[in-house]
Amino acid sequence: MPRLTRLLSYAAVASAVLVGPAFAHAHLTSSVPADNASVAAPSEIDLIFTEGLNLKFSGIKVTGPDKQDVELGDSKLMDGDKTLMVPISDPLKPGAYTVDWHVLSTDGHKTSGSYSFTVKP
Ligand SMILES: [Cu+2]
Repeated sequence: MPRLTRLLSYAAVASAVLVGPAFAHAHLTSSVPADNASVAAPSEIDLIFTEGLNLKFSGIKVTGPDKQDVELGDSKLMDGDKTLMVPISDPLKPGAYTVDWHVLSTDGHKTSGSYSFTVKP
């Protein structure tokens, strides 16, 4: 029954398209400090993603109020590899900070973004 076979294969293709890739990209769910938050100087930055990450190809850059890069320690993964934790080496002085992040999720997709927070005087 070639017509039925053809219909079935169309249906298979359609459902594959609807379901989409088995894994989603890693999207930033939340962070500490949070986006636009005004906080006391943090000792680390935590980025919580929707998917597990590959540490080797994931990282952040933090830029301070003087446009200088903030010195960071070695990042590590926590919480089922979904949280990227990055220690801050020196205490942050008051001002506006920007976090630029880039990650590779375990499904092999890269995502990136940025957000800002403020350290209170
Ligand atoms: Cu993906």
